[in-house]
Amino acid sequence: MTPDVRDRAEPPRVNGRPPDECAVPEAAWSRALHLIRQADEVAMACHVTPDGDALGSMLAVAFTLRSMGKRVVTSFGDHHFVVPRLLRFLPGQEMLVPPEEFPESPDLMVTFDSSTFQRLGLLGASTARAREVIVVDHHPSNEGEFGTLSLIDSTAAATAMLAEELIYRLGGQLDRDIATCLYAGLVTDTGSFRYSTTTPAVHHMAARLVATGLRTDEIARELWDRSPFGYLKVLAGALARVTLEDGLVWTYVSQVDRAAYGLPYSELEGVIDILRRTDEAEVSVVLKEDDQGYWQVSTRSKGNVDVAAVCAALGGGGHHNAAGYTSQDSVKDTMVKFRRELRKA
Ligand SMILES: [Mn+2]
Repeated sequence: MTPDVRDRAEPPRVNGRPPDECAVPEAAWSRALHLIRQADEVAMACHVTPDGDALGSMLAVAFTLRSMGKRVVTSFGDHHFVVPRLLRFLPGQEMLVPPEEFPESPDLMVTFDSSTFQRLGLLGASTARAREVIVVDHHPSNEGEFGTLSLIDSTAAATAMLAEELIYRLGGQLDRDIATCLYAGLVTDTGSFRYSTTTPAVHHMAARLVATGLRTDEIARELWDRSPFGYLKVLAGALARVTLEDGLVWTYVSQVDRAAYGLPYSELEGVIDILRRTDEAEVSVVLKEDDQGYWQVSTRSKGNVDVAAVCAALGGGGHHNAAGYTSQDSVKDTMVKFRRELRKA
């Protein structure tokens, strides 16, 4: 038997707190429900090069809306539209369309885990033309620069927590597919329940999801414990030139490095997790050259430095301990600018 979140004995709680303490006002939830219930079609987008939280949250809500009889369109705005290999186990991918098939002027659009307009990539144009845009997000750096309605709670460990709440409020049920999508978001953004964002509410949500019968072992293996052989070779190259300087550890992976082993850009997500182990460093940085030749800069902090602020100053955003931005400079110039901002932080 699959548990229904509506069966919870307690009144609805948002991220473990009574609704009146939630960063999302009741009025915003009500308006979101109204907009969604009225819509025949809901166009949904998550941020470019989606992670488990972005794609998982979007697909989970898409399942719910589809079961309510809505037409759903889901996408993300990458030039090279491909679901990262490590997320291909997520159910519901038949609901995805490439950005060129996304409605040009949707009546109702919902965005997931995208903290800036820029992070919507090619779907920015549709977002700008949409009549209503509901923004579902948890990034503290999200300043509400886009959208007509914000469901933003920066205290939530993952957008998946807001997605679960939305599903609950829409009267949806958690089945194994929806739970798998939400769980992917929850474990991705809490680093498998290791980060400081892992509150009792996170574990309570995990319990509800796991109770649907999902395979936590298989999800963990898909997300973190597999890679093509070429990853080891590219990683070896990146580690061979890793640099430690004054509390900062950093390296880079170029397009040429990846091309030698046919390794897609999306395989590089784990490199930063190896660098951030470094005892001598407070901040870790990995520069990853994407297929367009831009450097995607991933940063991590152990807590004393707000890398979200550093990355925001460089045109990006994220969380206190995990943030990123895009650089069109060379590796050398990118690091010069990064160090300059880091000194200010
Ligand atoms: Mn997230």
